[in-house]
Amino acid sequence: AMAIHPGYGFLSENGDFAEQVEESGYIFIGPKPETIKSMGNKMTAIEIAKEAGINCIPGSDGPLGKNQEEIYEIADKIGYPVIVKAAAGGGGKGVRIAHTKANLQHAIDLTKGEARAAFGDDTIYMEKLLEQPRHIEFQMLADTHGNVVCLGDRDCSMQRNWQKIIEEAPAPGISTEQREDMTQKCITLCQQIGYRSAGTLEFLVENGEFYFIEMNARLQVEHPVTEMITGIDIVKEQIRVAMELPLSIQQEEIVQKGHAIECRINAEDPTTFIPSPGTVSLWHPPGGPGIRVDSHIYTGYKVPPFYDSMIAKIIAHANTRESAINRMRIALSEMVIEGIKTNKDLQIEIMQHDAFHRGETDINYLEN
Ligand code: MV4
Repeated sequence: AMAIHPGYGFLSENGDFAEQVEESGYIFIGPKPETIKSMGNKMTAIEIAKEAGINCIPGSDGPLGKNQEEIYEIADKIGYPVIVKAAAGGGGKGVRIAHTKANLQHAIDLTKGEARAAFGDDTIYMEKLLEQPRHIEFQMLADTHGNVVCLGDRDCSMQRNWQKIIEEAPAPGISTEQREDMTQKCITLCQQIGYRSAGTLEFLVENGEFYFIEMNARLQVEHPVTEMITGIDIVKEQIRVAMELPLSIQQEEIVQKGHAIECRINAEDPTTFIPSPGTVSLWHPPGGPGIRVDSHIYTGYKVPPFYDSMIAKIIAHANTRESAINRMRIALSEMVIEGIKTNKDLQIEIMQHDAFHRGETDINYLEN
């Protein structure tokens, strides 16, 4: 081996790991270790976004100090409800909501304790809580020759307990002008920091406004929906970039075709959502036009209890969103997994739900 691809798991966003790979004389297929480290701090990421002219959520604009009165003043200025976040956080770890002044100090104490234990860094900041946002992200690619492209956006609002379960591209309900404006801003950001490889800029969208929240300096689980609508193999581009070759495409050449949806299949109890490992006694994956299955399982495969419960990704591509949803529903119905419990029936139910068909679901939809 000459190079190491970290996948999209724990090692993919670990700056120390990337650094050790490079110091050992291997090529790390991903961003520069220092980029991974700086994006690991969410406050740094927000500063970088602001410098590129990107809108962020009103907040403390920096770390919260020790002075309680000062913190109350900041919260009053932002307006309740507020959300307290760990700078070293990301995903679901290290966030707490405070609806009133009465529970702000408690939220801060809990976030700090969790952040210290999980990241060894209890730096926290505060933002206004967006109560019904959608989660929309932009897929970026950059090479070592100064070329940056944006492969478009994805809506990843369908989540539970911080875990995404459905992603789609393009995000429904975004105007062409807004998409072009965001695309340009995301390119500017990546150019300004000399970004390398694949990365994702994450936004919350409420009342038609985009607010930057964080950057994922890695390949993501949901990258296939972008591959399906652009025809671009993102991992192949990452390998080209790692070899110091230029990206094989320029922004003007990127054409988005149709709509793609990904359903994550998890080995979990459908009512409690508790992971459900065990032996897959029968696996019959779906197929046909526009269906892609990314999975490592097979009949007789034993799902181990030690890892993430995601065992397959079903991706449906079609000319229209409605047609992609229908293809997905049929693919899920044809898919057979026996021997373990999965979220297949939940996914079928969502594919039949009116609000999902209308493209109106926010990050709270599933829990509600
Ligand atoms: C927010 C938010 C609402 N308002 N920030 C969750 C984890 C972290 N990466 C960012 N998160 C959120 N930040 C403000 N100011 C709501 C969330 C959030 C969320 C964001 C994206 C996808 C799923 C989510 C689930 C719960 C909360």
